[in-house]
Amino acid sequence: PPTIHLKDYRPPEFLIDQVDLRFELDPDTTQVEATLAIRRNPAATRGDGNLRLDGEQLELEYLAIDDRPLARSEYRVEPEALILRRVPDRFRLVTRVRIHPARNTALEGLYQSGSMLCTQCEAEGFRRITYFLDRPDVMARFSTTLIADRDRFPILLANGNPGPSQDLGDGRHLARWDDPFPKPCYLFALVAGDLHQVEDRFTTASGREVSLRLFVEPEHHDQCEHAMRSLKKAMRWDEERYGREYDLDVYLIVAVSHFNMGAMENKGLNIFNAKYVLARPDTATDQDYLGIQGVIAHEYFHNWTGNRITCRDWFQLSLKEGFTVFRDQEFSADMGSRDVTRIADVRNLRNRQFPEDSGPLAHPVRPDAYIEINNFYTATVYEKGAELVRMLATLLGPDAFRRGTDLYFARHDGQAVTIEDFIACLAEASGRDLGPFLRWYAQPGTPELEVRDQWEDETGTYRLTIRQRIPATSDRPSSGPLPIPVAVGLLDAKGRDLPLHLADEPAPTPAGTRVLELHTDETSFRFVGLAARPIPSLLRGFSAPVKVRYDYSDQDLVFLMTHDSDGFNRWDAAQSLAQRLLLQGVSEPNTPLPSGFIDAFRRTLTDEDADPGLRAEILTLPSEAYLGDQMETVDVEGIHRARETLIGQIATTLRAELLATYRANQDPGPYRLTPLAIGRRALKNLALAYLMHTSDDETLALCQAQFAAHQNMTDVMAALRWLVEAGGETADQALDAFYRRWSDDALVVDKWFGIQALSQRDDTLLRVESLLDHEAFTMTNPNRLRSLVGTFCLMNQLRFHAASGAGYVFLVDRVLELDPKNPQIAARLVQALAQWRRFDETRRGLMRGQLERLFHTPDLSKDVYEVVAKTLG
Ligand code: HT7
Ligand code: ZN
Repeated sequence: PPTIHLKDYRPPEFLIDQVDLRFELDPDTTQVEATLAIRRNPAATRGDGNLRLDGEQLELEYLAIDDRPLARSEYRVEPEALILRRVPDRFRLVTRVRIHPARNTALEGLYQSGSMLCTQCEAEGFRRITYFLDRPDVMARFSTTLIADRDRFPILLANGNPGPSQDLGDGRHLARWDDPFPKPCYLFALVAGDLHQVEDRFTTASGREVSLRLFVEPEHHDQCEHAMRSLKKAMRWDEERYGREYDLDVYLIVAVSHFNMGAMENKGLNIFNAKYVLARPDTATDQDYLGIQGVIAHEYFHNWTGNRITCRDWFQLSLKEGFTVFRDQEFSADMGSRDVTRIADVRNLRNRQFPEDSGPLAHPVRPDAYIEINNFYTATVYEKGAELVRMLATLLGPDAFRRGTDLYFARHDGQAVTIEDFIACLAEASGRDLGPFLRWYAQPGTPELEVRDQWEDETGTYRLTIRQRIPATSDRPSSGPLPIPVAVGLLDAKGRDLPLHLADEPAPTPAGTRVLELHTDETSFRFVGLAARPIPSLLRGFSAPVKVRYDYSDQDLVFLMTHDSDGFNRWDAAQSLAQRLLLQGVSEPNTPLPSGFIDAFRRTLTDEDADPGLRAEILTLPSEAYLGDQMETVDVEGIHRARETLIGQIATTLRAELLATYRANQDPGPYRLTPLAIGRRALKNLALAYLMHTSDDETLALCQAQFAAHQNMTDVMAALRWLVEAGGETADQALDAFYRRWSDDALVVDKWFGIQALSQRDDTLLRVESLLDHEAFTMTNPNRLRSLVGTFCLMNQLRFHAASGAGYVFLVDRVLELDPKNPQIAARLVQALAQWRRFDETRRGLMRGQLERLFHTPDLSKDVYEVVAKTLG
């Protein structure tokens, strides 16, 4: 398959100003008539006079230019295009095609989910609906007319504001929608179904009334409240923080059960994976609730960052995604606990993006080449992209950053633009030269900061020297030093923040954090006026997506873990210390714990003044996968053994405190979603996890009681997880009871599959294989597939990487089964093998064998082909 390069970008030769679509909807065969007002683009160079429209899997029935049907000699139909010979400079094109939603298993274009019909057009799905210039820099006004059977599809939705509707008298009805804002076709959407509607209202800052409508399958009518509340909070937040108001009369959200990703920001008609809409305390965990709040906000924020201003081409994907993720992260931090939110975001970055950035699929935040764009909806484009925007916000400060975003929204409204356009607005509004910052967008790999320090007792001077090292990638020279904001604080022996006085400044800045800027390979900062050698707290709040190397002693880390005023760095110190002990435990299993470690754990556990959510994070050990990523060669069993040993030591030594913490944080009251309530549940369930490690009759009884009490899904899942791990009859009984209770709720059944796939018991693969035959398992629902196969292959390092290689064969069997049906999801699964070079020789050979098995399979999708080819290298 061909590779698409950023350097080959050319403006479109033709533009489309107006699109009128008319759908006669039916799951088996839908007829799509498109009327396009097309004109030559005055800004583009003239080609051969032909017009090439994208189109895939379309059956062309009718074709006319300016009302004149075309003769066969005037056009050509190819598998992925319709070519019109010698078209006029301005004309009206009418096409009519037939498509087959019920047969669409790829879930791109128009497809059936349960009894409803819906669309997914990003990135290139619109070409499966009608012939079009399917590229984001072609922006058009759309009107959509939907015709369908009134009984089967009483609800008919599309983008924009509702227009007239009509009963057609033959059992069918018609609805028209008009979207006044020009948009690229990837933002087109329609939904038809028999749906329950929940309605609310929002008055914008300037007094515009907006009707908010949530549509779900009728049985989910009582699981919508949280999503609606989240939407209203996001709307208000965007007004206050970015001055952005909503712009249509209606905002529609539809929850569907078959969806390849999380959600989609189609203009005025968001389509969501039901997982990111539906919640009730007894069906959804705290993490589900937070996920819903974050994704609802993310899609809403796209209305400005993505829709009103969109991407010139798909290489610019991070322009909308990086910025929108940064916006949703800040929203979540404002709605909840800022420290805990930041920790969760950084853990996610380190667990998913760092390995991606050091492996065979590494790419810059702005990729410069792809085979299949669907493979580039990655942690790098999204989460690292968000970190780049966060660094820009840190470098500029809140006022200049806001002036920059205001300028961006004012200057580029209604346009399809590039990352340079965004950076230029920030530079202009702040008066800063951000040219060098663009290197961050072009440079793959995680930079490392090597920090050295020096204390001069006589002068009271403390010098920090920071060297940046950008990992070499084989095919790309380093682009030069990166601008890096490094937030630091200095602590005295009592753990107080010191005033910071740089030698070349007239006066100190007040005690606390300040941002040091790196612009060259190595930079020194001299702090003066200090009474004693301070302890540095580096990269506070994770102010840049880098790895810091500084030679902390164990004592320093214990000190920071218990004293740092920066909550994030307290967590980070605990992580560094635990990582150090665990990796030592892998190579020398009987090393005693350093003095102070258990003590620091005890202090954190019992520190009633601190945020319980933050305490739970500090007391959570790094995952096995993360530890593996820190090793030259991943020692699968060694890591597991070392981690289990440490958990056991903590559980035994601190049993009394853990039990007390468990009891003190039980909350018999109604479910609340405050940061405090969430934090207390997290801390209680963390205590339970430690206690269940050495499960005796007492803790087992606690766990069973928590499971049976069914107070909320957070507590039930925490208990079920450890009951499953304990094994035996208790596990089977709990699993059976859970399934019997929830077999009608798909999202809860997904949890039931997931928890079994996550188990560290040695028969997990056998169990997962037998679950493939379970009445509730299906490969055609991405959520179900992810919950069983995805969880096992991507989240269970110990059992997926069994030395026999059986996990690898299992994965590739599934990928081969799935690829012809849903290549997007198949390509995601293959990424479980991306780190194959990091394992021992035997596992390397086994993984490589399975990758080659894939590589030599005929008719592989380009999605899977690209991932496999790059992974094999
Ligand atoms: N912008 C949306 C991306 C998306 C997507 C991409 C490819 C295939 C299916 C998809 N569904 C949604 C999601 C977002 O970032 O908001
Ligand atoms: Zn997005």
